[in-house]
Amino acid sequence: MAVMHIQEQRRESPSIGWLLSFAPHFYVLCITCHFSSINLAVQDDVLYSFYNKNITTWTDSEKQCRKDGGRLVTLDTERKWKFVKEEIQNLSNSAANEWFIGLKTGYRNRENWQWITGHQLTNPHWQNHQPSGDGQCAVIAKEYPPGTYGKYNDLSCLASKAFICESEVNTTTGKRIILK
Ligand SMILES: [Ca+2]
Repeated sequence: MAVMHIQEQRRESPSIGWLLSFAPHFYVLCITCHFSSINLAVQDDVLYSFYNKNITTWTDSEKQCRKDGGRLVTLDTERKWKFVKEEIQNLSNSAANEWFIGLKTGYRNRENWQWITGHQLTNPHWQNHQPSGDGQCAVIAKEYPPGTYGKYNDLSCLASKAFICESEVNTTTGKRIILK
């Protein structure tokens, strides 16, 4: 019943006020429908949407995030990185348990890794021997290498992966803030 209620809410209105009323500062819920499974989590007025079953390219991931009024997730603080790293320990996907994030490098300067907000990567949680130069987009891995959690790997932007979006919410009003 609760799951159906969430689906109706997403179709009819971007407001998630009633969801936030369960717990003003933190909640995790799972939305399951015919084609996708999305887990939601909130921390510090940021709503994280974990698309676990939409396995697609980096560009299409970003398109979906924009459609939702957000963008691919930017883990530009240790607090955000730790939160997402811990959240994905409870999730899984069929694409090697990796999710695209909003981290990309320039075509000409492959050393220049930036968040899609334009901010430089200052907390580089790369896996050992990464970035290896085999792509311009980055994923966060649930656990790779074994015993290592939430580390990044560079790979082709045309790879097929799950992805994580972020958008802003006002936890007082419950309104989603559309990002520019
Ligand atoms: Ca790589």
